[in-house]
Amino acid sequence: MKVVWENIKTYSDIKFELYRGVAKITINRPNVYNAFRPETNMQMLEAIDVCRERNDIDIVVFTGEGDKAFCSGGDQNVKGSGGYIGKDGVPRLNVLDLHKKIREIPKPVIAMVNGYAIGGGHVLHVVCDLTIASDNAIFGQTGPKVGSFDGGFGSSYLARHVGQKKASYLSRMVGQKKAREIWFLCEQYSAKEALDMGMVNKVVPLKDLENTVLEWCSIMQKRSPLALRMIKRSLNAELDGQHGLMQLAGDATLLYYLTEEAQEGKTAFLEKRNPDFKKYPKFP
Ligand code: 1HA
Repeated sequence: MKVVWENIKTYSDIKFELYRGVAKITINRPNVYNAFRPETNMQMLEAIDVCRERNDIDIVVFTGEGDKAFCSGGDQNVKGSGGYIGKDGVPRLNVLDLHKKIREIPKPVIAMVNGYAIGGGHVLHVVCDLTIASDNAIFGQTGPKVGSFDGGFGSSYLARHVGQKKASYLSRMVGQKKAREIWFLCEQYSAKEALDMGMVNKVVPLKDLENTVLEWCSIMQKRSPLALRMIKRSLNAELDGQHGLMQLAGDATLLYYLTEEAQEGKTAFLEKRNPDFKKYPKFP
């Protein structure tokens, strides 16, 4: 089934489109295998903010234009000292801001990997909630080969992915070992190997990739958005320390505000009386 995506906003470096509650952000720089420059990241940051705010967007999908690459990381043509240099002349590492937003948006984010996911492009898929890849996809880090490294989600969160399929206490150790191999050797891994390592949720032929992603989206769209939100926050909280707890606690406050008990506190204040919290049940 060929889907007709509706344009949300036109940008120079990305496509930002919508189909039945699914927003698709496509890095549109195929000449450099969808490498990102600071402007690309600024545009993705703006788009993901829109995805967070809009009630008619349930799920976000990241992908790359064409059939060669999902994303090849930072654009080496604009790498200066201090970061990647945009038209304003300022060196930036602003893809890290995108990682934070992907973790924080209270909606599922899927990496639709349609080719190379390399370097910062590999980290981009790592940080997404789910990864569905085409069978021609190739995964790998290049940092130590090209003079870079990502010690944030790109390594520590990666170590939590790989080896998880073994589902034992030792799996974390295997994750650490494999993550070190991926970063130290800078080798490339097939979609099948990535699947076996637990980095990828599903591998399908390239021609079926978008439809498979949309199928997974339509299943998640039948699920309770609030439940998905709380699950994402809880899984993040285990890894994100105080910041993760803050996000989870923020959602607990949101749920509390939805109760009559919380409303009674505010109403009593405005009516200049003592609140009567006794009437609300205390669950065992
Ligand atoms: O590490 C970080 C960060 C860490 C902390 C905080 C922020 C970070 C932000 C970013 C990054 C990084 O991303 S570092 C890693 C940067 N990326 C790379 O090292 C990948 C470089 N590319 C490759 O290794 C290969 O191109 C490839 C494995 C993806 C594909 O190889 P292949 O099939 O042999 O194609 P190739 O001919 O190399 O590439 C096709 C075209 O795309 C080439 O252009 P052309 O000669 O046709 O004009 C190539 O130059 C271009 N291209 C590919 N990747 C990049 C790129 N141009 C600029 N930047 C790229 N990343």
